[in-house]
Amino acid sequence: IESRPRVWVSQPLFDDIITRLEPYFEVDAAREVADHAPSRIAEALREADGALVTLNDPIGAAEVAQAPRLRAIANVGVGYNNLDIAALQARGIVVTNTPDVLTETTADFGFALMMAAARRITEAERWLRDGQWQGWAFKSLLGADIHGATLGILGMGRIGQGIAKRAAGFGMRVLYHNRHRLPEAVERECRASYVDYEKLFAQSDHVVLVLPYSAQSHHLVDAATLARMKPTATLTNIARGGLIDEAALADALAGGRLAAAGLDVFEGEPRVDPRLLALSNVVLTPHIASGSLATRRAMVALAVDNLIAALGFGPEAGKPRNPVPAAKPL
Ligand code: 8YV
Repeated sequence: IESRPRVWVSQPLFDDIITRLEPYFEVDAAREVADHAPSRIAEALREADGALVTLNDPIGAAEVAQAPRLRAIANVGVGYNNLDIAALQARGIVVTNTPDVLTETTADFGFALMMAAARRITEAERWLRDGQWQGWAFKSLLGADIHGATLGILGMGRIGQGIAKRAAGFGMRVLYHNRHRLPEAVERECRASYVDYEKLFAQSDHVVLVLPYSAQSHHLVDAATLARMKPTATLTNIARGGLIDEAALADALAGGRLAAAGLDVFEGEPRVDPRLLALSNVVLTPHIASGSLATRRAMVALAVDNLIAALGFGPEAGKPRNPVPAAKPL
């Protein structure tokens, strides 16, 4: 008898959704949240025809070399910098991601994180819980306004556009910078004006990062970029930690050259730079921007559909909805 393809599910996800793989595959699903250990991944992929993975699962040339049967990887997440796309595609392995389903939830969170940083919400709560509220004081914990302020969005894809649309409701002026300028109709719909990288940082009261992380965007926001920002400005990152030089950011926040930051992502996740942990003017969250229950479920469901299709089964056999584009040569 011909044996069924095997798929590996790298983390505990939602069992009732993962079950949808069972009519087609032998499913090897992790029971515990796993760390980044490369040995675990190579071992799990050895017999696998397909895999459902998350940002906790770095897969590159070394893992691929030990996975002779691997034909498809469905990444649960829109960003896929955990995967070496060139190495996977060179072996003909199809890679898919989960765009669209997380756009609005992630835009909601980006906006909330920016507001929390600007209005010092978590700092104020810590202060209150610490028993420091001994009497109301007119000038305590004064923050920066959102309404009427200039918002700068770096990376104007789906999530960036979602944030721009929210900003309109708050009466913000919206600037954006992107690798490619958007068509005029989209700019109008988002009420956003294109500016160059330098102007974005110099003119904005609040900057939000929503661009993909790659070798090209590594430490894009460095000391020189931060020095362009207004000392009253805030910086929010819901994309990837590696976009920011965290040491330079900690210097700017500690030195009063930047008012506040909102960070959902970190370069060495789950480790957070102790200097950032020690600062009161930064809001820190553990990579939860897409984390509403409904959206995390939709992401898993989409990844499951993509994996079934990429391995040649189900109603969309051979045509997964979200193949990631071919890697561009450097
Ligand atoms: C996910 C994310 O939680 O989609 C992304 O790029 O960073 C988050 O939505 C993560 O990717 C899960 O793997």
